Amino acid sequence: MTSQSLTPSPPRHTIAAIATAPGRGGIGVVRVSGFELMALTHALIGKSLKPRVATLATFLDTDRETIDQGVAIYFPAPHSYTGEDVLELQGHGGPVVMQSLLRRCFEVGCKIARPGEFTERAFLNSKIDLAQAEGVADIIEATSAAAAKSAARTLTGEFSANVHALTRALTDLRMHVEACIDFPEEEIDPADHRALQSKLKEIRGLQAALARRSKLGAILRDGVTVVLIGAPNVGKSSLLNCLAGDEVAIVTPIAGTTRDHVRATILLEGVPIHLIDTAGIRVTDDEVEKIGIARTWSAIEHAGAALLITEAGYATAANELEILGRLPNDLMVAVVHNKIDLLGSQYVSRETRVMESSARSLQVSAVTGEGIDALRRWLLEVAGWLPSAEGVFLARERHLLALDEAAAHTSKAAALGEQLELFAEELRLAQLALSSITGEFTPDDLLGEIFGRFCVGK
Ligand SMILES: Nc1nc2c(ncn2[C@@H]2O[C@H](COP(=O)(O)OP(=O)(O)OP(=O)(O)O)[C@@H](O)[C@H]2O)c(=O)[nH]1
Ligand SMILES: [Mg+2]
Repeated sequence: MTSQSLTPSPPRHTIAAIATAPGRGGIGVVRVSGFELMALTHALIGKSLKPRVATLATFLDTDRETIDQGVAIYFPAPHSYTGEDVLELQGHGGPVVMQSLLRRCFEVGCKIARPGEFTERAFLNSKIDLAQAEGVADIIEATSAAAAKSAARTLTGEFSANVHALTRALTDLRMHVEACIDFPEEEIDPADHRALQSKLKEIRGLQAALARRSKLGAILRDGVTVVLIGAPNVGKSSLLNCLAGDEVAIVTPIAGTTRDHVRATILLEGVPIHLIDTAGIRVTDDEVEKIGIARTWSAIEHAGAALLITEAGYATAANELEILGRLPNDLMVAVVHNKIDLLGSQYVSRETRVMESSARSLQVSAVTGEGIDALRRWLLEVAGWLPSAEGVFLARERHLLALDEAAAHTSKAAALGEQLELFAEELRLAQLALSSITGEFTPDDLLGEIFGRFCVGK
């Protein structure tokens, strides 16, 4: 694995791709990026373009026949998305016409752009930093308005500005420490020492605030996976349908209806909750059902939380206690007593109370919707969501890891007392961890992975 401290030069060849989504649309865009696009522009539209002026153009094939008519815009380097010369051809959004236009671009020398290559070039040409580039992918992928808003904060550079403010504060503090180290024969002035510690405390406060905003963003981005488990016929699929507001799973009075997983993602305050309905767990000789039950256990292993659904009013079955006992210790569990609409008076069995001692207990009816709001609140709680007055940043796992690593180093520094060389070293390591977020020090293979997940044309 090689690390880059200086951004490598982007490749020089010209790339092209369809930038709009596949399928039919009012407008389709082919985007070209490279250098010296004059000749290429001439070949494509038979004339030159004024920079940044939308110009009506006829897109021509090799025989000067019309492929389409549309608008062409030329953005000369460096004032373009990629920092290179960019040509945008806006035609009619039909798949055939877009493919013909793209083929024409290849004929005149363009190569097909890899997924994310335009944004990768923007990064390599220092138009944006790595966190901003990730913000571009995240705003495209956003599944809720809240997630899109948070991604916008990252792509416009607000997240990076916060990271840079922290690295600048660390640089200032390092300079202060280095000045003290330069005169080793002198004792450190206790006032100096207090000043260093107080500055470090301030930095740690900033770090904690940034981590808080980023963790909330990660929740908005990734959400939590919740499995619905329990004995057959307790109403798991009905509850999934009730939460999803749609008939996603088959519901029947026959025990053993659900065989395979049924998935549905719901958004609660913009947080995606990935629900998985599973096959009811019981001892069975049915081969298909056995496989379904094995899949239930595998879904439990990968989940962040579980709803153990039981039928309200009935003593807890040995089977249900056994399921509860087999659940991983770190799994968040709520015992959901379903079908409360069938109860005349509220009845909670003794065994149920025993069961509830280790898990949250909720009473609901998948049929009437009673208790479902409390269940939604619990789901948001297990996702770790807290309404926040400060803006949230749509952070990724690697950002959170870098922020945690930086916090670990500043925490070590805080515990060091007067060992200034070690103190300075911890600050340096904290700074290095933070720099990986914006891409100043990022392994090349990580760059490949980040940009490889983009869509083509971005
Ligand atoms: N009255 C009432 N009936 C319910 C409720 N929830 C589910 N049911 C009924 O219970 C039966 C079983 O519901 P399902 O949702 O298929 O149960 P399941 O747990 O998914 O069952 P399996 O897939 O077989 O494991 C159906 O007849 C539902 O209509 C509820 O809250 N109240
Ligand atoms: Mg079911």
